[in-house]
Amino acid sequence: MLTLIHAPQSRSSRIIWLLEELGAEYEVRYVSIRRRDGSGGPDDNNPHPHKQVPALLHNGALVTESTAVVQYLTELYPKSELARPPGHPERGAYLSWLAYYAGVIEPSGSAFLSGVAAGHPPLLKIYEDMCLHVVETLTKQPFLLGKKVSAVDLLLVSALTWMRKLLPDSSVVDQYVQSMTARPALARARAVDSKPDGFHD
Ligand SMILES: N[C@@H](CCC(=O)N[C@@H](CS)C(=O)NCC(=O)O)C(=O)O
Repeated sequence: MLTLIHAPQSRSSRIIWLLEELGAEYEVRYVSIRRRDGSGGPDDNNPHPHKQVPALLHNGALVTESTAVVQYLTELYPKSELARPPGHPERGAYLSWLAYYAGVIEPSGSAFLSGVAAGHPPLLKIYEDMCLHVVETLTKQPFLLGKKVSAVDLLLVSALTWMRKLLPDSSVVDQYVQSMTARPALARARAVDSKPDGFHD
């Protein structure tokens, strides 16, 4: 059994979306987390070493970090077309974007959005290069890997639906977000995402 450790409207919401895309059987363990507004707090029911989400439990194994959870789950469901298996012509691009999401998009985007990058030209350059790379890619093709959607689109769009200003104004990005958010699996995921009755942060 797969158990997703989840806090509503957080980075674990994207994993519910993925689980729905995969048609996986899973249960959700709702936990509280420290929220930016000072609400919430660490939850003893959360096995994550930093009491963050997402965390995934599978047959006694704990998986943390969004990109690792994405990789783990897509490997469990190899028939899904959201990953690119070894030998696939888009395998290199797939792994590159997965690592780029965790190593460049999120950290440089956070540095920009928090204002930290504004006072640090090298950081700002990393952020601007990232924006250029993403927008140029989506101008050439509908998805990050080409003509077909993948789990890296799901990661990026989950961040954009939460914080559109992660990337500059661009009709290409807006169209991309629109096409991804129309997916039926996301509507199902949003229903699961909400807090169950009686749950409080
Ligand atoms: N790099 C981690 C980041 C996880 C993360 O920051 N999660 C936030 C929710 S969006 C959290 O749990 N915050 C609570 C805390 O940091 O205590 C990942 O992508 O899985």
